[in-house]
Amino acid sequence: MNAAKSPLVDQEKIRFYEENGFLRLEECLTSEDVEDLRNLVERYVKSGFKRAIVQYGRNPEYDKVFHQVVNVWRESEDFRRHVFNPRLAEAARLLSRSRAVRLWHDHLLIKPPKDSKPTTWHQDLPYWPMREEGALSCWIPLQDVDERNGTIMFIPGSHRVGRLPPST
Ligand SMILES: O=C(O)CCC(=O)C(=O)O
Repeated sequence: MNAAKSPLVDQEKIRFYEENGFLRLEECLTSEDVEDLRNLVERYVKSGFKRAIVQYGRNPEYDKVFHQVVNVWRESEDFRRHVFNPRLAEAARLLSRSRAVRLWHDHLLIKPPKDSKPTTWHQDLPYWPMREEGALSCWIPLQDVDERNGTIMFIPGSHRVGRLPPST
């Protein structure tokens, strides 16, 4: 697909992304997709994860930042359909100016209620066993977010400072 003709990511968005290191993109998912994802996540949280990798319960202090679950696409075909959404893949491919993209993992980051702690500033790449400079994350909030309840924030241009050590 030609980026200039894409309804998802045009040249202006690619330029913004390359300049700033992030991009707000609302066109990939419908509100029904987000609602469906939220319902699926709520169902897994209540019934327990069976095939995904659960990464909490070992460090009570860190668990206040997140309960983390990885590769949730293994839980069900319904969840897999969202993670492998062709529109997300196409947006990632265009933004990274790549021929194709591969999924490293999906990653649920669940802020526990009441006593949760903020996420510290960090880069994602130092946590991943890869060297790909074009690698990117797609952050999908499953509820309305703003500065008070923890929306994601970026430091524009900080992707150009190079790879920093992990923050935790
Ligand atoms: O949601 C957050 O607080 C941080 C998200 C994050 O670190 C990530 O998506 O890599």
